[in-house]
Amino acid sequence: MLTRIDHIGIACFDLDKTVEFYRATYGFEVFHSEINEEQGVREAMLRINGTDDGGASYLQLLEPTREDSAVGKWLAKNGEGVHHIAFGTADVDGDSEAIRDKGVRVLYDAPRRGSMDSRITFLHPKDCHGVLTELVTSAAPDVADH
Ligand code: MC0
Repeated sequence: MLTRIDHIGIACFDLDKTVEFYRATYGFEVFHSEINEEQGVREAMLRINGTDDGGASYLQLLEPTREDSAVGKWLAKNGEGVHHIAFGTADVDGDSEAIRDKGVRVLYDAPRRGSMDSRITFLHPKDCHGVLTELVTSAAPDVADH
């Protein structure tokens, strides 16, 4: 069951400048940052609020580490902006299989490693009314190894 908005992924050209915009404008601080080479991103997670399933909701700022990555290609075509939305679930395996059975393309055969050691998969945007959609199971709800 999908129980929260885990994060909204925002593609940007310059992660440090974008982090500074969110800090100076809204007061959001970086909760966690990392490079995910498999996904081709340098990212910062800004924690917005806790959620009643014991997790949290974040903004995820994403700078590509290479031009041929998903975010790199998307930025070249669209410029900066909202890249994807991610729903949190305690069971990414079960929920992604159930959604696949409904005819939606799930992009990975098995979930891969996401931010803060979460397990993630994606649904094809063309099957989701134009929205690249991610499903996330946190490593431990609301706990991160900074
Ligand atoms: C592409 N399209 C999108 C889109 N990306 N539509 C909405 N939102 C997006 N983000 C559309 C394109 O405009 C195009 O439509 C069609 O999908 C095919 O796109 P493409 O440019 O030819 O690119 P593909 O097909 O090579 O790849 C698209 C696909 C890819 C969604 C399969 O981006 C992918 O595998 N994404 C999942 C991984 C990902 O996004 N990783 C980065 C975040 P037209 O109409 O022009 O044909 S990593 C992350 O978020 C992790 C770290 C985490 O959360 O922990």
